[in-house]
This record gives sequence, C-alpha cells and structure tokens, in this order.
Amino acid sequence: MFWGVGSVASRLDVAASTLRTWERRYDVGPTHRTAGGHRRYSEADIERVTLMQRLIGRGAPPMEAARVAHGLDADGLASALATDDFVDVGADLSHEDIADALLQAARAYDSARIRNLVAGVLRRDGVIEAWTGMIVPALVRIGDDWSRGEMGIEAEHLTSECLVAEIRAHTRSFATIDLGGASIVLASAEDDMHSLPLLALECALAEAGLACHLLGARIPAEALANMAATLRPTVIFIWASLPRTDDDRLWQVVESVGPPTTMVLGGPGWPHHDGHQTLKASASLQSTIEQIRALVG
Ligand code: B12
Repeated sequence: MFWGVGSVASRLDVAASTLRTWERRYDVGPTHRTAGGHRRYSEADIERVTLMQRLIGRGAPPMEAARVAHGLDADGLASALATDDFVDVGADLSHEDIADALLQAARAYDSARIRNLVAGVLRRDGVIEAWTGMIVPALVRIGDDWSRGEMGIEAEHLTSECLVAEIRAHTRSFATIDLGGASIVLASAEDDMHSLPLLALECALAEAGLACHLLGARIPAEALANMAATLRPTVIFIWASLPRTDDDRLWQVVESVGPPTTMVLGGPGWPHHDGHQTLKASASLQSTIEQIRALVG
C-alpha cells in the first residue's frame, strides 16, 4: 500500500511542505514514485517520518533526528515507535549520569526507561564506547548490589533482557555485512549463563561490517569441537564470567582444534593459561575486535 504526500501529511498532522523539506534536506521521505513521478510513501517510509517528527517534537535537531531515523531498520523502527517515551540521551549527559539513571530504573522495574537509556547511549556513542564507558560499569554495580542483597535477581534479569533487546536492535541497524570467506563463532563457556558480552561483540563486529555465528550461553565443549571440525571457522570466541578450572574439558577441545581456527578467550572466568598456538586471550571489547579483524584479514 502506498500513500501520497497529502495523505501522509494529514495522517501525521504535519504540513506537506515540511515533509518535502525533510525529503530534500535529510533524505527522509518516500522511497517510491509512480510512473508519472509522484512521490509515494510505503508504511516503512511513514514509520521513518513518524519517528523523525517525534524526535523533533522532543527537541532533537532535524539533522540528528534524521540520523537516528536512517540508522534503524524495520524492526528497530518498530521497537523505537513502540516505546512511548523514546528519546535520545542528551549530548551532555555523562556515562556516569546515564549509569546512575539506569540503576535507578532497574530498581523501579522501569523497562521503558532502561531501554531508552541503552538505545540512546548506543546511538550517541557507538557500541564500543557505550559498552565500555556506561554498560560495563552499570553491570558491575548491579552485580555488586545483587551480591550485597541490595538488588533482587529479577531486576538484574529485567535489565539484562532490556540490554539484549536494544543491543540486538542496534546490531540490526548495520546493513553491510561481509565475511569474505572467514567465519566467526561466538559462544559462552559450558554452564555459564552470562552472554551479554557476546551480544556487544556481535554488535561491534556488525559495526565493523563483519557477520558472525552467535551460539549464546552455556555451550558444551563437545559442541564447540563439532562446530570447529565442520565449519573450520577462523575464530571461536569463548566468554566466561564464572571461574573455570585448569581441568576444564575445553582445554581438550583447544588441543584438538588446529589451524585455521584460533580460539580467543575473554572474561574474568579464565585462569591464566600458557600460550597454545591456536589460543589467545583478550581483555576488552576493543582489543577483541582488533584481534578478530587481524585474524580474518
Ligand atoms: C547480568 C548478569 C547475570 C545475568 C546474565 C544474563 C545474560 N544474558 O548474560 C543472569 C541473571 C542470568 C545471571 C546469572 C548468574 N549470575 Co550473574 N551476573 C550478571 C552481571 C551483572 C553482568 C554479567 C556481564 O555481562 N559481565 C560482563 C562485564 C560487565 O563484566 P566483567 O566481565 O567483570 O568486565 C571486565 C572484563 O571482563 C572486561 N570486559 C568487559 N566487557 C568485555 C567484553 C569482551 C569481549 C572482553 C574480552 C572483555 C570485556 O572489562 C571489565 C573490566 O575489567 C555480573 C556482574 C559482573 N561484574 O560481571 C553478575 C555475576 C557475573 N553473576 C554472578 C553470579 C554468582 C551469578 C549466578 C551464579 C547467580 C545465581 N545464584 O543464580 C548465576 C549464574 C548461573 C550460571 N550457571 O551461569 C557473579 C559471579 C561471581 C563469581 N565470580 O563467581 C557476578 C560477578 C555478580 C557478583 N558481583 O557477584 N547473572
């Protein structure tokens, strides 16, 4: 179904001339034309201008609103519009302020606020800066509050699910994904339910134009061995938040996996392990991205 400028203008209660200006200046407008050259908006085009209108209505400069609207695919747009009070975080809000607000929202079970803050900081700063500067410190505080009995596990679950939704939506906003023959597998260690860093990594890889296979939490060592034997990926990244031991079954997998696969281990759970030719450790999201980029060429 396609719509003319007049119908869209009355549907959104905005002047037709404003819609034409958004199209001319910011390239936010109809993606279809009739044979006679008349502009026609699809439903997705209308969602994009609706978001643009909403952001401008909340004080965002049109250029910034257009950047946000352009950065979202159909799912991202739908989730942004579904959140009633969708706002961008202010340019001058520090990571510490945003983390404070996020903890407050987690304690109040305010999912919409958590999602807004996370979506806003991801869009404003990009995933590596947002993850390292705001999300990791906030998660560490949440974990510490939980271990002191000051925050319920339900608030931690709620925050995690909001993070999953928004990091995934941000990942989907990157269009060009090219593996160039290489393959990257991301998994959490056996029995480890912590998987948020894998999503941050998936997102940062997408930002760098790289696709990956995300296996998620609690992946048995044998399953990784099977994947390595069948797919012969360039990189298998394994995350561990919980402590692993020296007799972990994974070390046998590492011994059995040879070139072309390199195993990269990240997270505080891994004990120090002397270098194996196909094993590397990584200390941060940024350094993991650099390692993976170097490995896949
Ligand atoms: C979210 C969360 C959960 C969620 C996970 C949801 C999900 N989808 O991932 C849920 C609620 C499921 C959960 C469950 C549990 N959790 Co939990 N959880 C956390 C929390 C708050 C964040 C986890 C995370 O993503 N960490 C990643 C970043 C934020 O933290 P970090 O690893 O310390 O970061 C450092 C480095 O790793 C590095 N870094 C950061 N990001 C990246 C990215 C890459 C790629 C690299 C290489 C490095 C890197 O920089 C940081 C600075 O040095 C942590 C708190 C914490 N400090 O981690 C607790 C925490 C990990 N959980 C903990 C515990 C105990 C549990 C449970 C056992 C609780 C229970 N009784 O049910 C279960 C685990 C069950 C299981 N079998 O796995 C403890 C672990 C303590 C320990 N060392 O043993 C922690 C530390 C909380 C605490 N302070 O006590 N958890």
